[in-house]
Amino acid sequence: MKIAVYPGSFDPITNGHLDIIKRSAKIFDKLVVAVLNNPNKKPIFNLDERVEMIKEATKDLNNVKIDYFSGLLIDYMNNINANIIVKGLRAISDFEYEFQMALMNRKLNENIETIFMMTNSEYSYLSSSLIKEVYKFGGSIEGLVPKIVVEKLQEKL
Ligand code: COD
Repeated sequence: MKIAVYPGSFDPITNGHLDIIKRSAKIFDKLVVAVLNNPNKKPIFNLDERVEMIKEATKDLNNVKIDYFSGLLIDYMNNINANIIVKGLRAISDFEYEFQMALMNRKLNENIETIFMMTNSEYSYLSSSLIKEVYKFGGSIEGLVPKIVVEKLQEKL
């Protein structure tokens, strides 16, 4: 069984993330979306909220599971017996950081492979931080995030 892990902060999930999830779910037997619980970062949505929003947005995808992790990604992957990481690439700036992480993860565990998926051109400019900024200043985020995220942002801000 090919289990892939799509890790991220997902603060909050955007349609760019969702697109990567849907496309990778077609390739792998099981896709685990793994939300990073990093106590040093101050996310706008806490871990439970981020997990819940992803669950709602992916509820129709049968082979997608949502989980969370702390610490090193490769340790989490060992625990769930997975060795494929899925990452999304939007631009050259993503590539540099992702390339470094992919090499470090493989250095830490030589069985780990990182698979990169090109962004959908429709969502190539999307990031969680831009969504939060646009929403905060009253801009429309319609069509850019799942409906549940719009609702949760309304409650939050
Ligand atoms: N289109 C396509 N892909 C996208 C889009 C978009 N519009 N937006 C984001 N993505 C991709 C990102 O490139 C990334 O691959 C993924 O979606 C998640 O994005 P974010 O922003 O939610 O998450 P990040 O980049 O903050 O996640 C970083 C990790 C949590 C994966 C990383 O920090 C990590 O693995 N941390 C654990 C500690 C660890 O193991 N560190 C050592 C790593 S070498």
